[in-house]
Amino acid sequence: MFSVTATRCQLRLLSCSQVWRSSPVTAKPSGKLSAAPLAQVAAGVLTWAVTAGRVLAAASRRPNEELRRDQRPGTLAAGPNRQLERVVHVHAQGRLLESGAIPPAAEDAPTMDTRTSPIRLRIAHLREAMAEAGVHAVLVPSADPHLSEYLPERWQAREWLSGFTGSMGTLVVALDEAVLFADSRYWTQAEAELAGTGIRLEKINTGAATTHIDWLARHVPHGATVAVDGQVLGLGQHAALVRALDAAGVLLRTELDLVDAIWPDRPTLPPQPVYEHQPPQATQSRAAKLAAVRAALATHGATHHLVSTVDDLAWITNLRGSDVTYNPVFLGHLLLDANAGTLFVGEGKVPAGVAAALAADGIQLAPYAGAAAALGALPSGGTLLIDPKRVTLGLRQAVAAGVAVKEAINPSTLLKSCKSAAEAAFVREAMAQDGAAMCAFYAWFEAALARGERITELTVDEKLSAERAKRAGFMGLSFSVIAGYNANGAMPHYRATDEHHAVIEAAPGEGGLLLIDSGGQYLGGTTDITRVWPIGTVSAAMKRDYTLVLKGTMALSRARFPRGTASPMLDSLARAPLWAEGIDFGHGTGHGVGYFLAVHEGPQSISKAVPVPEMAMEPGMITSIEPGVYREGQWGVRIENLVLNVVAATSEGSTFGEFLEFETLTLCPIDTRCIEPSLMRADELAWLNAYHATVRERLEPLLAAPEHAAARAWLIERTQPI
Ligand SMILES: [Mn+2]
Repeated sequence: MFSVTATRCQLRLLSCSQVWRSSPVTAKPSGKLSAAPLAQVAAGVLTWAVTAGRVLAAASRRPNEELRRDQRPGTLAAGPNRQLERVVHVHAQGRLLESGAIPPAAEDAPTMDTRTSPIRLRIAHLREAMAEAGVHAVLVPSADPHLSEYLPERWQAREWLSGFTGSMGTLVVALDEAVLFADSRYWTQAEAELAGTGIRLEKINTGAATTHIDWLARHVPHGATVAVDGQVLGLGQHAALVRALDAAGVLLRTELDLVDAIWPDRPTLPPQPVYEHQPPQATQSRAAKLAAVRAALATHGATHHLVSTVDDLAWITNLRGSDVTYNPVFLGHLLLDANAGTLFVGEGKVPAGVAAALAADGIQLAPYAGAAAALGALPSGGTLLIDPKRVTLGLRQAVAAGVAVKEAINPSTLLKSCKSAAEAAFVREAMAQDGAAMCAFYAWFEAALARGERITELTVDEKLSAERAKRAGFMGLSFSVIAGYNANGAMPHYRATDEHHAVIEAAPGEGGLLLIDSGGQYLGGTTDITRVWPIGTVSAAMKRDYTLVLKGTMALSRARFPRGTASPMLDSLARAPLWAEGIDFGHGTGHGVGYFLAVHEGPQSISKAVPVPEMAMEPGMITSIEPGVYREGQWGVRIENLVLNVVAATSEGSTFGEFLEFETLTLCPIDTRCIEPSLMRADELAWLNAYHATVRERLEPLLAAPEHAAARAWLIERTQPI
């Protein structure tokens, strides 16, 4: 019998991953709570931990009361998010904010009870605050003061207010209507999670769409006010809002954070300590990086520079942290001048030794919240360099009046995109470790399938991640594993959940494709790889799609182009084999990848983006190549490698300037059983065979130990020439 002892209550309405990182709840990623103390209940506190609509644990108002899992059966929203999904209604400071009346029984009720929905209550509270402030609508973006891809809990206001747990989405709460704007990857999830909340889902085409701005301009009455927190609003977003709302005669207020006012148990800043990225993997000293950034400042004629982006900050300082999921970064701002700098970071996060090392490089520490005041105190006559895409309106507005502002891409974004030869050498090592983990996983996977074991998409995640964790230098995953079988593989950002996932199985004579997109963080690099594997009998149509995608991956992998080519121009090379057959895919072909940093970084982008000069291809850049084909409801194919820009030696020498080509970094077999040989040219077969020879040569030494015998045999089998 599952039981918990209620000990202390500091639970919030959060997704499981957050709960298990931030509170005393002991919950495994599988969503099972351990028998360890769940929470301490202060007087007047009521708590439920709910997953899949079932109450997992309940903590009552009586301290230290022993409660059993089945004590409070009931349902809440049966959203598709995995793991411990809702810790419902807890109250700090002895005040019960929201009644935790979970309706009894009805175990499988699909929707939230509309009378007791915590989301409805929150929206109602927000509307009260709006009415008081004379605001007609509030815009709640998925954003934080660092404009990061993954948000720390403190800035997951959109999720807290709407119950929608997807990683992207914009919420607008008007006095009369509430709308969540989300793109196609989230439609199913959003519909389930928003059920009963009174929030309407507005389906948009891409995450970059500005439909919510148009909606505000149309919906909000002339002369009325829209509020958005300027502390989390990018300058570009702000400009677009001002344009649209001005035209509609609608006012915009950016100094109001109305959500904060109604969020009493809002998470604090993450407390995890910052650590140094040490040599040998940190190949360039902090002093050298600071000097390079300062040289760029001089070129721009700038006296000061503010860095707010967490990956730029980590790169410049050679520091890493654990404040953001999947990214080894920490929250902070860095203000530099020609000689010194100030790092604005949470108190107690920087150990004394690290602080001393920073001081030796001229970097002083200051409280996290102090950045705005420091910008306000900049000396008159100075010039501040900021990246308009990487700084929020709140900080921009804090800059002292007498300071000129120069807008340009962060110099560190350009500098860190070009990996040094020493870094590239460590990345090759990390790729071999990652490839060895893949071999160990697939050897187990194929053998387990053959034995008739029940394997689901979740098992894939668990086993593959466990294999990565065994490899040297492993520090964590670089994003959540995407394992999609057949129709699920047709959703590029699919993620299996406890409630919605496929069993990987095939009836006799039938079968399908299993797409696995995954990656790791290593001290010496960041990986990102997608492979597709046949399960049972693969149809001719599946083989055709697979082969066309492979041809796209190979075509771009083999490309040569002048140094400085705008990266979006390369996009069509990967699409050409698909376009020839009237097929296309809806995501970019490739993104930049960090060095033990974010798996998505710029400035280069192999996509349909409108090219800008910063997107030029330069030696040392690491980029993904990942074309795909997605057949809704049927299957998906994507084949992804990471590649390094290297100088190409052509027979023309330097007559036409310097040329670049790609070195394929990713080391893992590409399945040959899914290939339709008649669609492959001889030169394509030769490329694939040469790639497999390299993969075998590089991975075999890492699989030499007896315990890797099965993985080694699998590697040999899957790298046979065809
Ligand atoms: Mn990728």
